[in-house]
Amino acid sequence: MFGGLKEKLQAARSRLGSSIQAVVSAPTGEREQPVVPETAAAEESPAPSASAGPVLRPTLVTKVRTLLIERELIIADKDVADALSELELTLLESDVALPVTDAIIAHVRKSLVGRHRRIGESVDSLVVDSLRAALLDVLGSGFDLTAYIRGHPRPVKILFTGVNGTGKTTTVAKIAYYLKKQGFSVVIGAGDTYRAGAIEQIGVHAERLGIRIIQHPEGGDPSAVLFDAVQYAASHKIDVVLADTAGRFHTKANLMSQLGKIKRVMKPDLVVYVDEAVAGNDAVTRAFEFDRTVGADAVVLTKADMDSRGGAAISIAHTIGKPLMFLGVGQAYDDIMPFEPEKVVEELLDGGA
Ligand SMILES: Nc1nc2c(ncn2[C@@H]2O[C@H](COP(=O)(O)OP(=O)(O)O)[C@@H](O)[C@H]2O)c(=O)[nH]1
Ligand SMILES: [Mg+2]
Repeated sequence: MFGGLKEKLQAARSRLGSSIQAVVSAPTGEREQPVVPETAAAEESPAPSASAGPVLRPTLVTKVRTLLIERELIIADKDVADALSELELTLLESDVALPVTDAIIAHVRKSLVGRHRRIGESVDSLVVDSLRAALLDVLGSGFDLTAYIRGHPRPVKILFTGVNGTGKTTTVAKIAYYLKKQGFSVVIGAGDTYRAGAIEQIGVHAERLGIRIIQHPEGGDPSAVLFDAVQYAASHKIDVVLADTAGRFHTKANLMSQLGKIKRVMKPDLVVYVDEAVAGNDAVTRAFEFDRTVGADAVVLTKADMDSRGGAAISIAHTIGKPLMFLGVGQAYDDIMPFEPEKVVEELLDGGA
């Protein structure tokens, strides 16, 4: 997952590191500014007696000496400009959206440039901390679905939407399985009444997983099926309704108005936009358009296992302002991971400089 991005980030990390190292190793002069603590003067003319002023205890004297031999460094924009341009290119090549790339670069620049940096043992940790903070900033907080369900009146109604073939039906099955393992009762609504074989496909998943499914014959009104699924859940005290729907593009007005009707009838608590990570920038643009036209509360990106570039996963939450909830990472039922930004960033930045 995101192997290409990880590799490129490692390269950008060592490039930034060596740019800063070059500043650290520059000959003494204009750049390095010795730190002269105010208390240092006291060391040069120690107070002769207790009555004339504070007597420096040995530990404090040692501390002052330590400070004197440490140096501060100011990183200038030009010191890291080339390395930041390379990082920018790296992110764009990895399909990170332009505004997100800009935000990451601005964050890294701000955290490195113009500040007094006391150079301790590791330039690399300075760089890694800066990259980590920048990535976490754009990734947002994720979305803890189980916490949401626990804190919400039942049944919690979740509607899945997005374009064809991205993995909506598979995601419904995976999330049903995930929630069942967490101890929640689940019913699936077979809301794709449009595509031939779709009802059977979700039916097979539900049967394998031992999950109740509500379905109508092919060609029926999806709103009616999903309304029935909600009624069933309410009368059987089921915790969660997962509503599958037919794939649609936001440009197809009739299908979007059908989605509008589904929303009015089933009144979902969460609308989840599903797209595939491998679609890169297309997934981000589509998510933006879906959110604009019908609204989305959270996003699932599937096929992250097949995605080396990682751009969609990095960009989507920041671009549409809605959290990434899960990553699909394969075709099996348990190939789904709650999206935890810290873990993803640790994984991306894991490894030597
Ligand atoms: N590798 C991989 N394949 C996936 C993932 N999620 C779904 N798929 C595959 O994508 C194809 C389309 O999935 P489907 O759920 O039918 O998409 P839908 O048209 O959006 O309902 C199927 O072959 C799935 O097995 C995933 O996370 N990783
Ligand atoms: Mg489907």
